Amino acid sequence: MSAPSLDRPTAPDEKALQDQFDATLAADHRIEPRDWMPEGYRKTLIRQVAQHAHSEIIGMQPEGDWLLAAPSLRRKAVLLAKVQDEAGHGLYLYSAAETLGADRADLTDKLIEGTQKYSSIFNYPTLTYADVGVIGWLVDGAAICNQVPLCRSSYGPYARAMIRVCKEESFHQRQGYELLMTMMRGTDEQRAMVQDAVDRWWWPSLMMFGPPDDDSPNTAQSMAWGIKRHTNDELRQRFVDMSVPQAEVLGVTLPDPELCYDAATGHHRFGQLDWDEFKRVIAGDGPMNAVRIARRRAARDDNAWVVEAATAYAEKHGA
Ligand code: BYC
Repeated sequence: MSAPSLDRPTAPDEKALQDQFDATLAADHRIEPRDWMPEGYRKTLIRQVAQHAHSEIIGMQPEGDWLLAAPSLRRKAVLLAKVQDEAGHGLYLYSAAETLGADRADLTDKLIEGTQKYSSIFNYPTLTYADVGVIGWLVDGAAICNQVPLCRSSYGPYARAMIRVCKEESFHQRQGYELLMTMMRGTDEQRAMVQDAVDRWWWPSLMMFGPPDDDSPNTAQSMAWGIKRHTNDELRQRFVDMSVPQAEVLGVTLPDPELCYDAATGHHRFGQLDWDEFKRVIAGDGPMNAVRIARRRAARDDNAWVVEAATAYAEKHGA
């Protein structure tokens, strides 16, 4: 065997790279795109970041349905800004996935073919305008609870994207709460609409945090890698504790007869979630799955000419 050439550095062996990766995580520093990372870490991140990006883009649809029917110009402008923000979040996240070597068009194809998931929450219909407020309050509230810890994700581009996303999500949550406050100060009919929307969105919001910890195949490894900072159940509990006083101020009842404060733990106890429903929805059989994906497919196919034209333009100018 010949000696290694002096002018060509030998590649550090896998063990040294793994040690360096482990040391970076142990020091709570960030892994950056240029760094070596284990294949499982890369794959897990692509899975989570892509699912998150898809959720933002599909998440434009339920509220987008109300853009033409918003009750005033002010509400329309606010809702339009919010839905545009979701598009922006999707773009930051697809960019973060690209730093891991993923291809954005390929990720979209996987979403449409059903081999990558998006959040269960967006498979429920928005039946009245109160749903827009409840999505802001509960869905964006759950998103903040889940995503603020992700600002400390071990992967730099994901963590940095999350900082901006969370700032915007806070605005979204407040606009939802303000909308509901306004409706609660309105007529009996408006108050009934808010309560009905809360009844329909409460349990699906709790499902956003994912399966219970003892049924969550990815949590242990993702926590060890610093991709997730808390378990699904921890964040679900935090969300319930946060939402109960907000519901009281609003004057709505959360639809759970078992919900009560437990002074011994300092947390609220809550009833059983319908995990069969959750499994059905993430398997593609929720009330709106087919509609959500059909629209996403149409957007991809109908706008393919824009991508072709932009690519041709970039190639021409690149040359
Ligand atoms: N829906 O082992 P687990 C937003 C899947 S956007 C669908 O616990 P993990 C907003 C999971 O992917 C909200 N699928 O997984 C946007 C896995 O399946 P695969 C999106 C779910 O990854 C617009 C399997 O179940 N937020 O807020 O450790 C307007 C086992 O689960 C769900 C994010 O994506 C679900 N709810 O933990 C308004 C945040 N839960 O992939 C608002 C980032 C679980 O193995 N993501 N699954 O086939 C995360 O924090 C984590 O990925 C999760 C799941 C907590 C969601």
